[in-house]
Amino acid sequence: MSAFAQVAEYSAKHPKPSDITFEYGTAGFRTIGETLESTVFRAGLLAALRSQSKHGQVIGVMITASHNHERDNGVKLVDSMGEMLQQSWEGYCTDIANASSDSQVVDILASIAQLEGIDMSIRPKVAYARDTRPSGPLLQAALEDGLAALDVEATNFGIVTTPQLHYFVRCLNTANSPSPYGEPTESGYNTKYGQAFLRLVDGKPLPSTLHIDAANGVGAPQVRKLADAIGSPYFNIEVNNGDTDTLGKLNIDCGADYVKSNQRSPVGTTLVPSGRYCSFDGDADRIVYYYADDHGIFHLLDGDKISTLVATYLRDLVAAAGVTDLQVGVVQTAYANGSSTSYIKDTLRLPTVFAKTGVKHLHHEAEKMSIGAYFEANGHGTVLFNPCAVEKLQAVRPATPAQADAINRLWALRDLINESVGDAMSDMLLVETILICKGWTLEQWDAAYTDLPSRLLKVVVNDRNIFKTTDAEQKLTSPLGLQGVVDSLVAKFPKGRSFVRPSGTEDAVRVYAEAATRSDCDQLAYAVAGAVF
Ligand code: NG1
Ligand code: ZN
Repeated sequence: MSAFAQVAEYSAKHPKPSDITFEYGTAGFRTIGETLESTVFRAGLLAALRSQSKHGQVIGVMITASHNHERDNGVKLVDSMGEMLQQSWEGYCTDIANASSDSQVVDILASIAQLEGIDMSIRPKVAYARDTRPSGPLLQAALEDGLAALDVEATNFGIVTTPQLHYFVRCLNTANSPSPYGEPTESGYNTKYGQAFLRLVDGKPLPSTLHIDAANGVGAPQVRKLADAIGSPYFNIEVNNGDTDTLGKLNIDCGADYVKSNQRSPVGTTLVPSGRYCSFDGDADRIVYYYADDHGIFHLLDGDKISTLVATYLRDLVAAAGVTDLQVGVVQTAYANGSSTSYIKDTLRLPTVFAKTGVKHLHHEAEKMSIGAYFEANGHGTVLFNPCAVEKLQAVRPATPAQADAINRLWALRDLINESVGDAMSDMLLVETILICKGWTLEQWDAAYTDLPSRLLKVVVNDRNIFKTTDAEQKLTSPLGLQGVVDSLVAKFPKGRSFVRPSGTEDAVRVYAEAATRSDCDQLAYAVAGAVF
């Protein structure tokens, strides 16, 4: 009997809407939740094949639309080390999502199996989870049909954050290796990160309550469990916007994307000077911090501020550990504030590179560094320790207690960081650790450099596909002549910088601008947007 014998019958239960073309974009498929049934069913089929192509390793499937509207949903595959799906498979995902009939679904599966030389006798393994969206149960049922159609050994992790699923996948696939990543359960996650935090802060509690805006998403119940695992009095938090039961609240006027885009505090949160605040996004893979100064002015500590804080701390620890040939580097995107890039290069004197938008691109660049910190300005990122860096650290024989302490701290930091993907909860523990160790307030952290005024605009155009870019998306190659117009506008403003790129997650074009003053920045942004429209 063919391995695909049952696929057509199951597929018939989840017909593709004929009027929609799906695309596996920056973060998988994303659109109105109810329209994604066929896509999620088919993503399950592909996850099975991907698992077989990886000799039966576990592949993850996450159902979420992150910071997007509650009516939206999405699905993405997680590769065997917990990283984003290998790029060469994204095309397969798009192909199968757009197959117009059940028999075509089967044909595409057969052709992928042949192209990839897949041994269909291997039993596939898939781990899956979803966020709190109302369309989640419907899409989960479609996924389960896809997994059943290929007799997958499936594990349902329930309602967890996106980074938790990435963590589980990595744990499952390293369980029998010399360096298992951790226990693939919620409590294993909380224990691993919680214990590493306690080791690093050496018994010191948070300086004051951390107010967490959880975007009314899955981060709310999960961060409460993490805080319980760490225990009182070490981790005193208050969760705001933690209502996952009331329809219509997810990501509305709250969450990391809202706070970053609007440069203001979320609904229901009145900032008190000296108060400490952070926001997660809807699936808790992004985090930004913020505070009000003594005059009540809002200040944002975004992904750039997090990466500079983390890179400084790691650089100093590596120096204290006496490892001379170990370089800490930083990966940013074009959205990084120009002040942060100058600060990394000129003050920290660390190498920095630009990658295309989307964490998978940053992740690949960070893998090339000894210790690579990567963050998108929107607060999505993490730190990677290259295996060569790990070997170098293992080889050090500390000559002084200070050196031994620095090495121990680097190991503990590695345990604190979710290396599989950017993770709001793990990043929050990392930031808190560094602030406690330095004895810093948010204001002191913020003092490193001052952001240039910036503006991000979304322009809805007839066809975003005509916009093509190069140089880590900083220059347009199409439509012809438009980059010249952007350049001439930029030249008019001191410290001006602007770029145009098509969004990978929305049907729109994004315009970014920064300049020396708020008024120049806004003039530049709207002038460029006018040229695009
Ligand atoms: P697009 O829609 O391609 O700009 C957005 C974010 C990315 C990334 C993805 C995935 C901005 C400007 N863009 O991508 O950084 O996080 O979503 O969620 O924030
Ligand atoms: Zn997210």
